Amino acid sequence: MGRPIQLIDVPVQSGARRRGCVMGPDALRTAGMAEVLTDLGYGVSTASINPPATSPDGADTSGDLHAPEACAAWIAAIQAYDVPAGALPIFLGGDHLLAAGVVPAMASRSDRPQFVLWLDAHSDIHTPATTTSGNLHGTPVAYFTGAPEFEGVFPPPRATVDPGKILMLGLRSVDPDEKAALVRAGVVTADMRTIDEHGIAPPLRRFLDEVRVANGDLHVSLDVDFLDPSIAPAVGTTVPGGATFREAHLVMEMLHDSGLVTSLDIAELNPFLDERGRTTSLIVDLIASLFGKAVLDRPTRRG
Ligand code: B3U
Ligand code: MN
Ligand code: MN
Repeated sequence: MGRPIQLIDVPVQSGARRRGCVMGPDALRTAGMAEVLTDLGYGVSTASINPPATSPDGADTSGDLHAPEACAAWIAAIQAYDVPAGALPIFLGGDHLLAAGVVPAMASRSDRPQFVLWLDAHSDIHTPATTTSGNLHGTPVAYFTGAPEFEGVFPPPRATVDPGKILMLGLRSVDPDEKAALVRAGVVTADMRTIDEHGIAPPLRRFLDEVRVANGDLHVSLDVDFLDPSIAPAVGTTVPGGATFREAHLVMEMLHDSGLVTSLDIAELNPFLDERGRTTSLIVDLIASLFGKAVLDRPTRRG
């Protein structure tokens, strides 16, 4: 039996203008997230972080930013939530703004170095000064790596993450200011070009080795648009050319084999855009792979 898992609903949708991510946690539960983990032998508890009672989404658009006050209140609420000691949390989003609350909270949980695997078509490393859409779900990485531009917009992060301890896997939509920020910060990236050329396993294997050697904690942030839209249509910002079914499962299987994952979030699922629940069911299947569902019950022979 693995360590106990806590499923935590975080129904935030203030990070973008399109509505529907608020339904993410309910859809994932409907698709059997808790049962799948229970069947794999984990003890599962549930919790939820409640929407802050500030202005409703969209009502506080200030300047070019969408709902900055609601976003700030969500970040404060997520950072204030204490995950029970010993439990492995899975945060069920909600749009990707949730990572601005979750990652600092995870980084402050222990003295071990915090690593982040960012599975996303986008780098989400805008600041309030550089975002052109005004959607703050495009900013969590800049925030949790300590960019100063968030002062007065978001509460200070509980802890920050060293950009060199982040691997972004699956990138294929990066704005010019974000490109500059990635280089400046020294974030490790493997875009779809790299994955096409070398496969998805080598960059992940290198990263997992680093986490192991550093005895680090590993947070996995899974944006649904990491996946190709042909298999995962339920997301507001689909980008063609994403991870295939097998690539995504392989990532999850390698994460499971590593035994290194200490926390996880699932972001940007918009059930309103789904087709008969197939994106939601795929996400639940991927999480099953991450927690040990395997084709064979014995080590697969490699090579
Ligand atoms: N970089 C663009 C697009 C985007 C980022 N994250 C998502 N979309 N989901 C922006 O709006 O910041
Ligand atoms: Mn994202
Ligand atoms: Mn994305």
